Amino acid sequence: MRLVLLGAPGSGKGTQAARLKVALEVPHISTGDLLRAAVAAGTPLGLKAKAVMEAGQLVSDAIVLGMLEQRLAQADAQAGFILDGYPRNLAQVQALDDLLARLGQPLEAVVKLKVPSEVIVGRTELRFKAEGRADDHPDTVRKRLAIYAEQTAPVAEYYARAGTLRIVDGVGSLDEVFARILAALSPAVAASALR
Ligand code: B4P
Repeated sequence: MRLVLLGAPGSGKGTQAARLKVALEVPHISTGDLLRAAVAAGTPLGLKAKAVMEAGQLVSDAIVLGMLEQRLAQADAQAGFILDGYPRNLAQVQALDDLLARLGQPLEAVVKLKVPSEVIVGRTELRFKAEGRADDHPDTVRKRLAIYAEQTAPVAEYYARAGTLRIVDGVGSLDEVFARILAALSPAVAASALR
């Protein structure tokens, strides 16, 4: 299964992807996690990304695409993947289409988690208190939500027009949201199993 998970920052993409990777037996590839790992390792790329992420902005398309290409080339991604946090703007949609066409691995499903902004601000504030992630500060989350509305919402519209988008209510317990995603994916999972 080759799946893209869309949703605002804090909508629960990473949380649900951790469960989906077990159910679908494909790796969870989060561009946010790849960037945070580069920051933690202090690589030149991580040093560039750190300030951008802490300000709640998007890291440059070229940096994120380079990281993603490397990750998709790894052996475990040949059987499929759950892409979380990518694509985040229309340029990244085009880059992903081109990359997957080159790899002969077209997307099979796109799921968007729909969560109201006030719920997101509440969730990320809890994580800010628990983990101290700079981009979870409420002021920064509001900035990230504005960037999402401006740059990432058109990505969902693109996949809706292409007929691949499924929208799932992301408010509820982790089990409830997970069950909704599996239900939304069941036609795509069945089609993938036939291939
Ligand atoms: P991400 O890593 O994508 O952001 P996130 O806040 O972790 O979002 P996610 O939706 O995964 O939320 P989570 O499950 O953790 O991006 C971070 C930054 O990286 C971006 O701002 C950007 O700078 C950079 N970046 C990443 N990809 C990029 C790209 N493609 N291009 C450019 N820049 C890029 O859930 C959030 C919280 O809610 C957690 O505390 C969780 O426990 C809680 N939660 C989840 N589900 C819940 C539920 N059902 N009920 C209650 N709480 C829930």
